Amino acid sequence: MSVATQPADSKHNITGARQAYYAKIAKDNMTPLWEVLKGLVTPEPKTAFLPKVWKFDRVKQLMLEAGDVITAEEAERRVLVLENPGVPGKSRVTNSLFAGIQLINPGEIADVHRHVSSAIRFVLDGSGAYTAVEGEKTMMEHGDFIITANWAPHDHGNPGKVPMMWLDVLDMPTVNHFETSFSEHSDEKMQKTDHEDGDSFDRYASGVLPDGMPAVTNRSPVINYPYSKMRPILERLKKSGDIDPRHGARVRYANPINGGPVLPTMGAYLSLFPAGFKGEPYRATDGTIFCCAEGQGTTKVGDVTLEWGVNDVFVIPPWKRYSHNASKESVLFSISDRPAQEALGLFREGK
Ligand code: GTQ
Repeated sequence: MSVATQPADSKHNITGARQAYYAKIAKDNMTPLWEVLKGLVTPEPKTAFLPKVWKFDRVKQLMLEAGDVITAEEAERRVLVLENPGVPGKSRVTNSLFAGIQLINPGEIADVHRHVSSAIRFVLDGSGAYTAVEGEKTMMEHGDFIITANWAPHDHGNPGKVPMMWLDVLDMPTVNHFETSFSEHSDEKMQKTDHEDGDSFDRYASGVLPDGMPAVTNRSPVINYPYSKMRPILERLKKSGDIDPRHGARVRYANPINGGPVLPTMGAYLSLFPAGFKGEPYRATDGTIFCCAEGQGTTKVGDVTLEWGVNDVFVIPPWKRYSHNASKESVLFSISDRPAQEALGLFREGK
């Protein structure tokens, strides 16, 4: 008699027979889909990741202590990883993205390397330090958004007088998901930079393009989107009332060649909330990292309320409904894997 046609009162026989069968097929590296199907094909996104805010006062204190225990040179990159509390030990803030805070003290450098993972920097605290990418040495100022694309050689240094800290977001978990990581360390401490600071912005994002330039479309050629250039645009949107009820007056960092995202794996926005802004609820399939550049407010996600102020970083997991409130006029930077989801036809958003 087959297992399926046994009488109902022999349920434990069926269970036992099934277990024996599963044990048998496991030796052939096979397993029954029907035992795992519901967990694989869920009716809605399921996530173990949690919302969480990292307050900059505490982050800064701990970062400065990191400066006492290790040099930038010893560490290669002196970064404290922002670990999602729902998924500790995996060096990730969302399932697809890594986030960390990097510190470079006066006189230090973080020497030249390159990797398949793309990185972005959002500058928090300090001044006088630089990131050199693809021949441009760009000075870092609060609120600047800097990209280091896939395989671009990069190094950082601080010839200034004060410690410099910034938020790093990299797509390492995505690269490692595909098992496509390569990296190289250069013998050079600093790369040669023959392009002036601001060169890539002026050259590619001024309404003209160098004639005959090959149009690279899957990443932006701009190295630094300076806050001093972005902030007045938000002011214009606010003044003309172009304020989204969920996202505020928001710009998307774009590849000036084709309007696409800055990187194929990560996309970023800058939003202004007028004082007293009470955002409508929103959710989307991209887990999102936010960083406050100015102001103060709260973001409600489910029954959790995250309170944020300048330089605080917070994360909202995928498909969790959230809404922003600003007590003062505020500016939030945000970044997610949305371009990757869109390219794969996975992205969804709603109320
Ligand atoms: O600045 O090159 O946070 O390679 C992690 C890996 C920063 C960097 C990180 C890196 C970097």
